[in-house]
Amino acid sequence: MSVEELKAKARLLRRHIIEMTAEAGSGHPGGSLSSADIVTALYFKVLRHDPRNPHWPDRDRFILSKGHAAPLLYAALAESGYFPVDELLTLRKLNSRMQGHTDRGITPGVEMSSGALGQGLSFGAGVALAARLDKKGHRTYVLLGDGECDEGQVWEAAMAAAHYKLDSVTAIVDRNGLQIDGWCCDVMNTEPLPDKWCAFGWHVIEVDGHDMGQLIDAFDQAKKVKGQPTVVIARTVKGKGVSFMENVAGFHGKAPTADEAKRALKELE
Ligand SMILES: Cc1ncc(C[n+]2csc(CCOP(=O)(O)OP(=O)(O)O)c2C)c(N)n1
Ligand SMILES: [Mg+2]
Repeated sequence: MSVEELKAKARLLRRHIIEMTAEAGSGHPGGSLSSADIVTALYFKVLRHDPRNPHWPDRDRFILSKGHAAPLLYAALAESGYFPVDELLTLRKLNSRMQGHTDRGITPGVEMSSGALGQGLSFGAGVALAARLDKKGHRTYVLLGDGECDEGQVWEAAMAAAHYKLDSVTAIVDRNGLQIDGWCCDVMNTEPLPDKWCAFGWHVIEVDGHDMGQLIDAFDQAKKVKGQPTVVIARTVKGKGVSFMENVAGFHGKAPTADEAKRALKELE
């Protein structure tokens, strides 16, 4: 897929996020929209995967540690062909496979049940250690939020991944500056984030998280790094793509109303 095609795909995923959360009347649009370009680059360019065979042992693993961005993951999985796109509109309905936070047991393509923040990097490090034992070449990608990096477990996992030289692991931090109810720097200042990852033994790449070319280059570079894991710190805007949602903490966990959804979809045409 060309960069232009990827950009169009990201816009489509953003439209799904708006439609799904509006239909459900709940959910997390802000952090889904901020990660949309990252997840598009991964699913439609970088990952080796086979939607017809979600359990293919050699697939690259994508682990959504910031599990509240489930609408984004479901949109990417549906557009990849893991399940019908129509199913997206069952988000958060009883008995739906599209639960509010991801459930590995019920949704094809979902690698980890997440939603309790802080756990995905530990899970990813375990997956990478297992791959090493099995002499498999697949790679593991873990998407974290910047607020999520307040969790101590993230840093235990960061230490372990560096200690075990897990160069098949790429973490991505969606550094949108906001968490559930305010700016990260006010709630718990984790800056300077790149220096911290570096001190924990990681190869650090900083990118504009809405620049498809930069994202793809970063993932290419990460594949060449030997003896240490890589973190891509992606500068993003929470709510990206919808003017009245951008940088608004209130849209972290609030769905657009029918009227807001209409306006949002107009902007995403
Ligand atoms: C262990 C845990 N504590 C608290 C929460 C509630 N919570 C859900 S999302 C969120 C904020 C996360 O912020 P960030 O990681 O920056 O996500 P993003 O901005 O990408 O949406 C919080 C505190 C949770 N899901 N899990
Ligand atoms: Mg954030």
